[in-house]
Amino acid sequence: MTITKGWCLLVFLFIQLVVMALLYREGKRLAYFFDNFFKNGSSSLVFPNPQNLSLPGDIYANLRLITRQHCPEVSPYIRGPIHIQFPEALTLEEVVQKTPNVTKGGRYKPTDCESTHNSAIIIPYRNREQHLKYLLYYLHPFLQRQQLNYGIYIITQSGDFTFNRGKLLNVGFKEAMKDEDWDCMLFHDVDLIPEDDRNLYTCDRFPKHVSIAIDKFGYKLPYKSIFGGVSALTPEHYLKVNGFPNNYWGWGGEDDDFAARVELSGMMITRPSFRHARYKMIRHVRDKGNGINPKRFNLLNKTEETWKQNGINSVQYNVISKELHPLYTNITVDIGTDKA
Ligand code: UD2
Ligand code: MN
Repeated sequence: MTITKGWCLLVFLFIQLVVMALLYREGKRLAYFFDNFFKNGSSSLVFPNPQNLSLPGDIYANLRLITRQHCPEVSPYIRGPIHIQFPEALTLEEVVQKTPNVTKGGRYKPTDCESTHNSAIIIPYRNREQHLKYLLYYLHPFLQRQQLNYGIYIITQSGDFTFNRGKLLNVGFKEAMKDEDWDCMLFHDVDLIPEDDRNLYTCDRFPKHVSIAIDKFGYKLPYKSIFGGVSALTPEHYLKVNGFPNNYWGWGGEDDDFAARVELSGMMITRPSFRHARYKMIRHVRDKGNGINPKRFNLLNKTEETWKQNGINSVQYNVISKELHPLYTNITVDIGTDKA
C-alpha cells in the first residue's frame, strides 16, 4: 500500500517536471497550439517549428513573456576597440539609414532578450550638427552591442544668449524622467565619441566619471578631480546631489561644482578602467555664445552654501518643443538668461 502511494507521488512529480520542462523549453510551440486550439478547435493540432511562428495572440504573448530570457550579464556582441573616423561626406540621412532598428525618438530595446538596464543619454546642445551626426553614428551601435534599453535626448538651448550646460542637463533629467523610469542617466557632451564598447553605459553604486581617457588630453586625466565630459548617475544619485547648478553661464566651472556636490552629499566618484573608457573629442574651437565664465571661481567658492537650494529642485524653464526624430528626441527649451 505504502509502495503504491510512493509510486503515485513519484509519477505525479515526474509528470509535473515534464510539464514544467515543456512549458519552459517549448513555450512558443505550446502557446501556438493553445492559441489555435481555442480559436479553431481540435482541428488545429499542429506543432510548428518555433522559427516560423508569427502568430500573436494572448496566450502566445503571455507565454512569450514567461519564456523571454534576461540578457546575459556580459553582452555577447561586445567587440572592444572601435576604429573611429569622421567621413566628411556622411549625411544625417545616411546615418538614419544605417541605423534601422531604432524606434522614433531614438529608442531601442534588444529583440532577443530582456535588458536589465534602462539608460537615458542626455546631451546639452546648440549648433553642433556635425558633431551630433558623428555621435549618433557611433553611439547607437555602441549602446546596442551592450544590449541596453536606451533613449537619446538632445536638450537644445533656444535663442543665442550665453550657453548654460548645467541648467540644460537639469532640464534633460526632468524631461527624460517624465517619459520613462530610467535607472541610469548619462550626461554626455556631443563631441565625445567612445572608442571601446567595454565602457558600459550603466550606473555604479556611486556617481561615475566616464570620459576619463580622452585623446585631447593624451588619454590621461588633465587634473585629478575632473568630472566633465560624460558622467553616469542614477536618479537617486542625481537627486541626492541636487543635480547641476543652474547659474553657470558660459564655459567652465559647472562640472567642478557637480563634482563638489558629490562629495558634499557624502558620496564619492567612481571611474571605469582607463583601457576601456577612451574617447575621441571632435576638434572644435570655442562656440560663439559660450565664452569663458569669469564668475566661475567665485561661484565655486560658494558651492557649499548654495548647492542645496540651487539645482534640480529650483530649475525653471519653458519647453518650446519636443520632437521625436528617428535617432533622438529633441527638446528645445527656453532657460532664460543670467538676468532673469
Ligand atoms: C569641457 C568639459 C565639458 C564642460 C565644459 C565647460 C570635458 C571632457 N568636457 O568641455 O563637460 O564641463 O568643459 O563648460 O571635461 N555645447 C553645445 N553648443 C555650444 C556650446 C556647448 O552644444 O554652443 C555643448 C556640447 O555638448 C559640448 C558641451 O556643451 O560638447 C561642452 O562644451 P565644449 O565642448 O565647448 O567644452 P569643452 O570641450 O572645453
Ligand atoms: Mn568639447
